[in-house]
Amino acid sequence: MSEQDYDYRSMWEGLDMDVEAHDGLLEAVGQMYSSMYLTQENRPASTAYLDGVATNLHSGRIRELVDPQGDGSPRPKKVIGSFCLYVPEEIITAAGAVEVGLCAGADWAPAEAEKHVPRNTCPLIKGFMGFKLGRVCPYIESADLVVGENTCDGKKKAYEQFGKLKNTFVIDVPHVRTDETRQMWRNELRRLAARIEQETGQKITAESLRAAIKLANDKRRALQRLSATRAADPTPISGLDSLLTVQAAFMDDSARLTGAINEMAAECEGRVKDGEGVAPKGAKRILYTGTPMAVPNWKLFNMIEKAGAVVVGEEYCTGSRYYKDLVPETGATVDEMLDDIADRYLNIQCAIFTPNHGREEDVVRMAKELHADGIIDCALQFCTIYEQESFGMEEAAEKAGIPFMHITTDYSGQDEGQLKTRVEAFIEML
Ligand code: BJ8
Repeated sequence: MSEQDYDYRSMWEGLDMDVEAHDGLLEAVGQMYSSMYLTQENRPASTAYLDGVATNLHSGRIRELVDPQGDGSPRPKKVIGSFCLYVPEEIITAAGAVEVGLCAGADWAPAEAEKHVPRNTCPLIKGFMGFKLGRVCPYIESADLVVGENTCDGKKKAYEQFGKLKNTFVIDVPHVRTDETRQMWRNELRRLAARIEQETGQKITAESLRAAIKLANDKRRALQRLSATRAADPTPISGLDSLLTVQAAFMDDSARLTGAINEMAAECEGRVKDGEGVAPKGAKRILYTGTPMAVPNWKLFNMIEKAGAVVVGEEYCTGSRYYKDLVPETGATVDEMLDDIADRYLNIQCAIFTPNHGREEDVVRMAKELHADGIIDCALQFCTIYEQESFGMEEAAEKAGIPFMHITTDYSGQDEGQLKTRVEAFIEML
């Protein structure tokens, strides 16, 4: 059935979504996208792919997952949802399922959410509770299973409530790195693998796991290639487009997206050679670090770039933490490869770990490599662990002689005026 003839409203109804409320959400996000993304000047032509991703996020992409033939026949693969970088896509792909990142980047049904989580919970957690309770996220509704993780206290406890609303399996993530916790984490990922195999009825084999590792590595290599072009001045691609590229990595088809990112990287390499940029040469360059930005949380990058600066790199889960490390492709057996995956994921520098100095080192290294003029560190409101790490981060930036600003924000527009003034003053001072 052609794209035009397909009845998306019936698809959403079939997923038991609140279609009218969802119309309102799509309209609001569409307006936001137009005013933030489509007003950018000098974008690389290949970023048109991202416009397609944004347009199809709740329609065409969901159809690919749940009804690719367009005739209501059973979905070809199980859909596994997650909210965190510690859930390895390699394991899920190898068992014949598809992993998708779930909606958590906007306020939705906050009053409903507050019946299940405390009012002073971070917006990301309140967001996913609200999206589920309001039935407006087709990724949550189409997921056969959600994999939660014991990371921060807020998420850990929220999954107890979320699990009453949705089929949920929670993995335990260590908070310190020792030989013992490494072993515990390796075991935990075996428990996850067994659960996903049970869900799909498909055994993970050495061949399927090797192919899944290569698929994810190819995507990460493409993102590394694109990111390297941003060291140039003028930088060829905006922070906003780079952010959406990584956000898409949690939702889009992996092989197709990898091809599109490589095309963007090739175009950006050409732009660097030609001295063509998305912002003028000499525009102030910002390195972002902090809490992740789930779709459609684009507000801070939009603010920074509309103020005339450009975001040249991001140390966070919707940035370098997603793509900087690969899983070795040399493992011979399923066991060896699972250990390699566990080791790679244990190295993610999330603030749930203590100590977590690797994050400070990464931020300073990236700021130097990407020639950043300043660092903006941002925590979502009520996120104690990232708020806490901001002190060490400031000290590390100061020691390296890099101007630093810390921000606390949420998903509302209420602090927009004040935030804008602070961001503009920081950029001016650089
Ligand atoms: S690996 S950063 S995705 S846990 S903002 S919910 S930490 S209170 S999102 Fe995260 Fe995984 Fe870590 Fe990344 Fe809690 Fe903080 Fe909210 Fe957060």
